[in-house]
Amino acid sequence: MERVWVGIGSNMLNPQQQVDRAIWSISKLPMTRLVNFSSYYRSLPLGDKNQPDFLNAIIILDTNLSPKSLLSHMQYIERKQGRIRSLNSLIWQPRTLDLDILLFGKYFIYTPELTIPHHGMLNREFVLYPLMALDNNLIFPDGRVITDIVKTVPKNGLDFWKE
Ligand code: A4P
Ligand code: MG
Repeated sequence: MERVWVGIGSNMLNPQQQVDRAIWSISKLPMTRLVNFSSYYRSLPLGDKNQPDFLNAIIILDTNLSPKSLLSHMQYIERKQGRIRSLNSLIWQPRTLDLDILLFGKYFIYTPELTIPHHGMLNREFVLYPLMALDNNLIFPDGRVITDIVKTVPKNGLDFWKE
């Protein structure tokens, strides 16, 4: 059993409903227990500024799935909720649902389809502040602690999501 942290983002087609649905689907995954999830936050878009604000949240799971298998389940849920990956590789466009595996136990994984810890998490306010709110004592696989990392990243307008 490994403890896994997953980041959720949505900025299209009723983000609150998208994230509610995603959490429900994740709670039904085989060999997996939903441990907790964060408040919903509103964040300014990273990348192209000309798109809606994001709803971001974090969930904690305990799972016996392998990292690869968990990734395919996440991608299935993204597809089910209408996520379309564009072929012209314009990255970071609005999306109905993005599920990123942030941490998987104490593992470091560097394969073509999976990078863990997730590549951008250490400088994203919409990941770090919700992580700290869920677990103030979180220790990263490299031994650093969440409270130290958060100090290096400004909040950049991050607030709770209010409809
Ligand atoms: N992949 C590799 N590592 C992982 C991992 N740890 N978890 C691969 C999930 N997937 C991982 O992802 C592209 C490929 O990453 C997958 O095929 C998988 O094999 P994707 O979801 O198709 O593409 P993406 O999400 O557009 O790209 P990327 O680089 O993952 O973008 P990010 O980092 O997810 O950023 N602004 C705000 N405020 N809030 C956001 O949530 N999100 C993004 C997307 C941009 N701006 C944002 C937010
Ligand atoms: Mg992603």
